[in-house]
This record gives sequence, C-alpha cells and structure tokens, in this order.
Amino acid sequence: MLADKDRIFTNVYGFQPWNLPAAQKRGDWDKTKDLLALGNDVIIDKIKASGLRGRGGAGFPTGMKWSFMPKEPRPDRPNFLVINADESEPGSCKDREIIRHDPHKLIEGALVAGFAMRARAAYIYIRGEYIREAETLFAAVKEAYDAGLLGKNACKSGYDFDVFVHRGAGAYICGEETAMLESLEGKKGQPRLKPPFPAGAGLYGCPTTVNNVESIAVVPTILRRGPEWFSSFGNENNKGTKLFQISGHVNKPCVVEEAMSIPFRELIEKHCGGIRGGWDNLLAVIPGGSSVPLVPAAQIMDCPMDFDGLRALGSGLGTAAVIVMDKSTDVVRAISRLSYFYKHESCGQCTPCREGTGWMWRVMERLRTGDADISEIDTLQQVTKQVEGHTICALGDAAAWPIQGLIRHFRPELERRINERQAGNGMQEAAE
Ligand code: L3W
Ligand code: SF4
Repeated sequence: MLADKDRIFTNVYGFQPWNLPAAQKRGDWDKTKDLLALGNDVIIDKIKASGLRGRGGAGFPTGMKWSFMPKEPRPDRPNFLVINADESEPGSCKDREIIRHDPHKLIEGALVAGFAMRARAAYIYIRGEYIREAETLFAAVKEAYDAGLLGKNACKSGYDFDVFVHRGAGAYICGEETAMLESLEGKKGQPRLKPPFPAGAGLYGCPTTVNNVESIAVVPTILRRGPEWFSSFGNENNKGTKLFQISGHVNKPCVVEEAMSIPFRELIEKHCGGIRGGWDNLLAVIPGGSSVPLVPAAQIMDCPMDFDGLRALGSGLGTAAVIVMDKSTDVVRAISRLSYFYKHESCGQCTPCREGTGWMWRVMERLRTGDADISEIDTLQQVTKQVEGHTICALGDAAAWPIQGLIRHFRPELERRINERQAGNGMQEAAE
C-alpha cells in the first residue's frame, strides 16, 4: 500500500482548506521560480524520465507529448496548453476531487508545464455540471494572480503566463481533445480529423498540448521529489502513483491515490472494505471508465491495475474509474444503458457512429428483454467491428468495446435470455 508520505494529493478528501495559504503549507508554490529555472528542456526531460503517462484515458507519454511543441514559437502563432477538466466519462470523478480540494496543484502545474512547452497561456476547460468546482477554480486562479504567481513575470521568473478557466455546457464529446478546441473557439463541439494533431495545429490553429487535470497536477511534485521517486512506483512502462475511483458494489466506494500496478484485489481490500457480500459475490468489473470492456471476476483478481496489465485482459486502465458489479447486477441491462449513453452523446458527424450507436442500442435492448434472435448476437458483434476504428474520434470505439466485452464474456447469459423468452412465448402459444 502506498505510504502517506508518498501521496501527491494530500488533501484529496478536503480535510484542509483548498485556499492558497493552506496549499502553501502543504508545499505547493514552494520556490516555483527555482523549478522554472531548471529550463524548458530539462523539465521536459525530467517528465520523460519519470515515466508519466497521460491520466485522461489514452496513456500517451506526457514528456514526449510536450516535446512535439515548437521550441521557437512565432509571435503570431503562440503555443498553448489546454487542460482537459471536462471529466464526463461514466465512473470518473478524480479530477473533480483535485479541483475541489487541491486546485493550486493544478494551477502551479499549469504554470510549470506551460513554461516547459513554451506556452503563452493555459485554458482549463471544466465540464459545465461542475458548478461549485468551477467557482473554486476561478477563486484559486484569482488568488494566484493576486499573489503574483501568474500573469506578468509569474513567480518573479521573468516569464509571462496566463490561465483562463472556460466552462463547458454539458456535452460528453467536448472531452475529446479536438472537440474541446472547437468548443473553446466558440464553435459546436465536434471532433476534428487527426492528423494534424493539436501539437501541429490546435487552438486557433496554433501548436497546442491537451493534457488531463491529473497529468498536470502531479508535475510540480515530480520535479520537487525527482523523476526517480515517481518512477519507483509501478511496473515497467506503467510508472508513478495514480488516483483510482472505485464505485459500485464495494463496501466503501472511494477515490484513492495508490501506486500504479497495485493488484485489483489489494486495491479493493485495502481501500474499499472488500466486495459487497464477499469476494464470491463479485461478477465483473469495468476497470477504466465506461469506454473499456468489462472483465469477469475470475480474470481480474490478481491483475495489476495499469495500462499493460489490463490491456492483456482485453480491457484498459482508461481513467482508472473502477466500476464494480456484484452478482445482483443485470449485466446486459448495465451495458445496454451504456449503449444508450453513447447513442445520446454521439455528435452525429460520422455515419458509423451516428447510425451505429443507435442501432447497437436497439439490439442491446432486444437482448436485454430476450426478444432478439440468437443470430443477432453475431450480427451485433459484426456491427461493433464496423464501427470500431471507422470513425473520426474514439467515441465510436468507446461505444463498441463494452458490447464486445459483454459478448466475449457473457454470451451464455445473452443466449439464456433469448431461449427463455422463446420457450415462454412457445408455452403461451400452446396455451392459446
Ligand atoms: C502528436 C502524434 N500527438 C497521439 C496525442 C493525441 C492525444 C494523445 C492520445 O482518447 C482515450 C479514448 C477514450 N503526434 C500523436 C499525438 N498524440 N499521437 O496523444 O491520443 P489518442 O488518440 O490515443 O487518445 P485520445 O483521442 O486522447 C482518449 C478513453 O481515453 N477514455 C475516456 C476518457 C475520458 C476522460 C474524462 O472523462 N476525463 O478523459 C477511457 O478509456 O475512450 O480512447 O493528445 O493528440 N503522432
Ligand atoms: Fe462524432 Fe461519433 Fe464521429 Fe466522434 S465518432 S466524430 S462522436 S459521430
């Protein structure tokens, strides 16, 4: 179990105030000028050496992403940092805790990361539903400006850096990085084709890095404690500490910082008081937010909770939003509900997603009630393959993968419902 002294987010439960004096007591904004004095490229090298991978779902190496930014930005084409706080993935709630209780970690991280990538400013895009969190963030940014930590000559470093907070309006798709850029520009939030990646042409066509809140908030601590300290946690290629968000049928749902690669069973035993009704009552787990396939109980018990461990099981770490389902769960209904979510949130821009998500949801509903034909299970599987990898953004994949996981692991349950329904219909016809 991660020792308290190794926790980055020491106020994740809000036992202390979030404000600047309290944050400074916890070590934030401590000699930030000295961190910037390391120099842009040294900071990027240290983040590369720490092994930090993006905490927003895709796990892209953070230092490498920063290194794609131009080293000599043109005055008419500045670099920008955009921080993705549009936390909308079902099951995800870690960025909310950071913003509520530790906003200065994020704001200091924005300055340091922005400096490293030679950005002129950072935009924090916060989901519209996070009303109180946005209020806290606005207030914390103001505190930082008033204390001379942001703005002209930030932290007396000679570097000018602004932070803007922008509120979203409730669309899940604006969490996709290029839809977020469109939305920031005042347009309808619809994903752009990639490439070009934002590092080449992002906000207002300028070089832009989009990073998740947690990825940015850990940066000052990594620099203060050293990349070796951060990379001493976790398995090869899966380094550091990580906020896990555990919801569903555990005794104590929570958000907790742990070492990357902690085995699933240990995570749940140590922090959640075990599974409701005991371990024999565990049915399945969605380990990384609604976009990744579920994993049956028997397979996940000893799995390291990291990018590679979960990929080996055909799933993924995603945002580490761990959704636990016990045997009381109607798993077909649960996945059908997710299908409805993706159908609802599709931006409608590309045909396989616009048409496919609605089609998949309707078949899922027939499977839920047992009113489908057995052959439709294979047809549904084929349609998920037609959607996966054939859309502009990852929402199409995200809609396809949970269904694929259901068919892979729970086909007998799908068949049972159909057979029972048909047997029931047959008896009714005989009675008539
Ligand atoms: C420059 C290249 N940049 C890749 C950058 C790219 C992006 C990052 C990762 O989706 C996943 C999605 C959700 N030159 C580059 C390059 N980049 N190649 O690296 O890119 P990518 O395309 O692998 O992922 P993505 O489009 O960012 C993110 C999944 O995360 N997810 C949900 C996330 C939900 C939240 C939330 O609620 N906050 O984050 C969960 O699994 O489905 O697959 O920056 O530009 N050659
Ligand atoms: Fe829009 Fe779906 Fe296409 Fe993404 S995959 S661009 S959400 S229609």
